[in-house]
This record gives sequence, C-alpha cells and structure tokens, in this order.
Amino acid sequence: MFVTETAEKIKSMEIRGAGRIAREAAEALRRHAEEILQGDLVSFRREMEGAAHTLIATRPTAVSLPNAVHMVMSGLEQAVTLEDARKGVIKRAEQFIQSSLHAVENIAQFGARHIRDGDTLLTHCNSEAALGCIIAAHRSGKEIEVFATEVRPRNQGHITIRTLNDAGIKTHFIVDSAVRTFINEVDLVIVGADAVTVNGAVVNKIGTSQVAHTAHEARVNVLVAAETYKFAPRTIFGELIQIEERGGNEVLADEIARTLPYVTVRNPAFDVTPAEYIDLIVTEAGALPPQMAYIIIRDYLGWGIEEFHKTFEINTRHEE
Ligand code: RI2
Repeated sequence: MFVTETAEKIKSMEIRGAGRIAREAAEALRRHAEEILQGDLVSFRREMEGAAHTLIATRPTAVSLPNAVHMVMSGLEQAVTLEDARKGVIKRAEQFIQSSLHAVENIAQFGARHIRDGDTLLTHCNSEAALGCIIAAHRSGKEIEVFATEVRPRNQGHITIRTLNDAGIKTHFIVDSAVRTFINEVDLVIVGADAVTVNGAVVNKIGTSQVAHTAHEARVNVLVAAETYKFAPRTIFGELIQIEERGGNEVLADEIARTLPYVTVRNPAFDVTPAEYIDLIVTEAGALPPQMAYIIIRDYLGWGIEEFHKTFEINTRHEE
C-alpha cells in the first residue's frame, strides 16, 4: 500500500529530486518490510522484489533510485530466516537514508569552499545538493548572488528561488533562454545530477547541457554536486542512461494541442552534459574531475562490477 502510494508520488513528481526519490524509495521498502506479516521467507522475498520493481519502474533516469533499491535489497538472498530478512531490509534502508543525508551535508561543506566571497552563481533546476553548497557558502559569511532559471515545463525554479529567498540570498530569477544573456555576470555555475556515467557525462534536468555549453563558451566553471549513489555502475558495460520523456501536456495544454493536429510536443525531462563542459564533480567523498568517475563507481558501487563479472563468467562457460 505504502509502496504503491510512494510510487505514484514519484511518478507524478510530488516526490522529486534524485536524492529525495532515493530516500523515499528506501523508506517505502523499509515500511513494506515491516508491514508484511503473513507468509514465509520465500514469499517475503517475492513481495519485496515486487515492491523494488514497482519503485524502480516509476522514473527511468535518476540512477539514485535503482542504486538505493539495490543497496536496501542486497543481502536479502543470504538471509536464512524471515526475521533476519526483515531486519536486514529495515537496517539497510535506515543506513541508506542516514548516509544520503550526511552525503548532502558533506557536499554542501566541500562545495561551499569552491565559492568565493563576492561570487555570482547560476543554478538550473532544483537540486538539494547544489543548493546546499550555495547556502553553506552564504552561511559562512560569503557575499553571494544567484541567478536561478525558471526550468520549464515543471517550474522547479520556483522552489529554488523560494529556498534561496528564505535563506536571505540575493537572487535573480530568469527564463531558461536568458542564460547566455547573463552568463558574463556569472562566476560559477552549480547544478545537481540525476546520473553520472563512467565517462564523466552528467545527466541532469533538461537545459543543463545548454547552460554548461554557454558557460564553457564564456569560460565560466561548472561544478556538479552529486552524491556517489548518483554514479551509474552499469554504464561501465555500455548500458545507456534512459532519458525520461514525459507527457506533452506538461508543455502544451491538451485543449490547445487538440487544435494543432500537425504539432507534436517533445518533452524530454533530462539531457546529457559531456565531461568536457564540467570542471568538477563534488561528492561526499571529495571533489573530482569528471574523468575520474570510474574510480567512484569502482570504490563505492563495486557491486555493479562484481555482477558483471559473474554474468561474464557464465557467458564464457556457455560459449565453451
Ligand atoms: P538533488 C532533479 O530531477 C533535477 O534534475 C535535479 O538537478 C536533480 O534531480 C538532482 O536533485 P527532477 O526530479 O538530488 O526534478 O540534488 O526531475 O535534489
């Protein structure tokens, strides 16, 4: 029940933001494990796997979601009693949520050091990790200003300007297409991430790549704030990040669209910024150039690699 509710909220974006989605999915699994009272270990596993699948299927791009689900579900196979299995899920979900919150705090502290007194920043969309850096810099006494974009079609920029305003940070609210007009007034771009691939490309809210390209042209540095669980292990094996395309009615009202039979709305929710437009990715484990994404995947999400090796061994045996 709680899993279905959470899944619906993630789909409709009532719950949004890659980190928050991951924590809410972990919490849904935790509650689900608590609520399964009937059955044995086998049926518990089956129930939990069903719930994991439902949650992962909600939004395809933010890799924080499958990574979080994987972390909570890992160890379920090895559990020997139903109670062990239940306790394991609950414990790992709590651990994930706590470590995610700590990660966001650490990133804020690390990221703030890259912001200088007097800087004007630009952010796109609404990222708790990116905003954490900006707010931490402000709290440490640095005088900063922020340009925040509107973020069509879902207007996440409105959430961003409210947060910045509440923190007492001087903010300029601009439409997405005004970034190039103002980029020469900007010292540093800070954005979040939904996924980071092994070649250091960053998948984030649609428009991020235009912002980064514009910044690159103007020689303005681009900093990405991303927890390690936003790195995508399977990109090592060539798996591509699926870019979610949402309904056209988020962009153009149905009653208008109906009068325009030759017009189709395209509404990708994310885009890919290549590594060469990114100067630094700030994680809770420290800042690194995007080209070092593999190290994070290997050291923090090694499970993906192990799984691949297992599969590979099986495949070679088949070939013999
Ligand atoms: P945090 C969001 O996606 C935005 O693309 C944002 O930059 C990213 O998640 C990371 O957000 P959406 O859910 O985890 O608005 O840093 O589609 O909050």
